[in-house]
Amino acid sequence: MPMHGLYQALPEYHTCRKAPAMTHALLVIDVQNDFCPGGALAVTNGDGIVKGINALMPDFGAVILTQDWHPAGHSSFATSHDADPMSVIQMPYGAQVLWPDHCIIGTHGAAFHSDLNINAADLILRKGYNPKIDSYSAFFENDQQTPTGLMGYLQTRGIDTLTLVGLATDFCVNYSAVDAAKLGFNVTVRMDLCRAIDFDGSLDAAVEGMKAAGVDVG
Ligand code: VGL
Ligand code: ZN
Repeated sequence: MPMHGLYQALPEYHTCRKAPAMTHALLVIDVQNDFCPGGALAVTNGDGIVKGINALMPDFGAVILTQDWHPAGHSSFATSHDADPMSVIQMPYGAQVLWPDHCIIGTHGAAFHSDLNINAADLILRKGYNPKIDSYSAFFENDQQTPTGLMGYLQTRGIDTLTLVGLATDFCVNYSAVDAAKLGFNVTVRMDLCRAIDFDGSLDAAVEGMKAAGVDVG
């Protein structure tokens, strides 16, 4: 059969952007106002990654955004323990850094950065809504057992490869990347599109931990 019709009528077809692999998802971690300059838990230059993340979105078969989403009085807040922010306490599930109040459900601080292209998201996954357990990872709460449901979502969509970007490199990106690798996904963290809190050596430790877990820290 001679080839005619649609493809011949569109000679530029072969030169347009490569079709994204449907098995490869972009996981955008916590690009929210409270993690950007002026926010309650501001990460230096946190807003500097937004344009680059938007530009990357069309290259993926799925775009997933996570949103840190805490009830007021959350157990990860220093104010809930009369303690100093950035101090560490023991919770039933292990050590927990105590943070300034941040990403409280429904507040401006919990909203995505206004330039982030949220319309491109297939899924918005919220985490940290359990008052008694923090959730850095997009896959499991900080007890490392309670699932968020993301693994099932990815598996049922046939996604086996993840690229991670977002905030903060050393906490939510790190925990999400390590869990993803442990679950068997091929994982890359685009360090140029992440920014870190970098407190008490946390960034170096995170990079070492991600590498040890088999994450491509690019
Ligand atoms: C995060 C600390 C507390 C993060 C969230 O997105 O990395 N860090 N909650
Ligand atoms: Zn949080």
